[in-house]
Amino acid sequence: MLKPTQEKTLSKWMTKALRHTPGEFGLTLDPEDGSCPADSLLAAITSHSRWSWVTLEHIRQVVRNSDKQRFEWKGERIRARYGHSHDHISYTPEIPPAVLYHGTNQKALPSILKEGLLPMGRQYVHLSEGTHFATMAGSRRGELVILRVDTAHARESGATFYYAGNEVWLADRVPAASCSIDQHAEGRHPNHE
Ligand code: HQG
Repeated sequence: MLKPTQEKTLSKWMTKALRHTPGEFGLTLDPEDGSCPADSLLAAITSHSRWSWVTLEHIRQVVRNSDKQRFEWKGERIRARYGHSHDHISYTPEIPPAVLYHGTNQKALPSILKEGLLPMGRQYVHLSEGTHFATMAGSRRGELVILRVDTAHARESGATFYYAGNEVWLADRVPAASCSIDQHAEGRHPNHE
């Protein structure tokens, strides 16, 4: 068993490798689903002396305990479900629920209300079916704001949505006119949903 601190550090390492810079870790991701063999990920991890003792079971523990279900096993392969900055993963467009949520912060709000939601450093804008995930995402950078996205309006304006699993949706962008501030966000806390 990994200790909680080890689990967190290994999870961060895995998200970096699977979402952002796989090449830096000697990994090649499948161009369709962004996965790699779990054995390759393990080899990349154990090539570092501090992680030389890690086993597949430790990786399974990280996947199982991830609060946001960041990773997904598919047979012998593993991938990050969402969060990618590279474009080595293709999702199929789908029709989302009528309302999705995006968690952000007060500082970003004026610019979002002007330009809409943009992917910024990632491949897609991240949205969720409920407010729990949005609360966790938005609470990372200051005062929480939760935006409600009218997805039919956004689709009519040209936005495309993709399902990443675990109630997480992705969009190439969301027009400002499809967003409204969720007035119930005040008082929400990521650990008390
Ligand atoms: C904001 C983490 C100014 C956007 C999280 C966000 C999530 C704008 C930031 C997942 C903007 C981008 C994704 C605009 C959007 N002007 N700011 N026009 N449009 N923004 O981290 O959604 O723990 O790339 O509101 O919890 O915060 O890593 O996206 O504040 O689940 O698994 O620009 O990543 O999960 O920030 O987070 P990010 P995000 P993990």
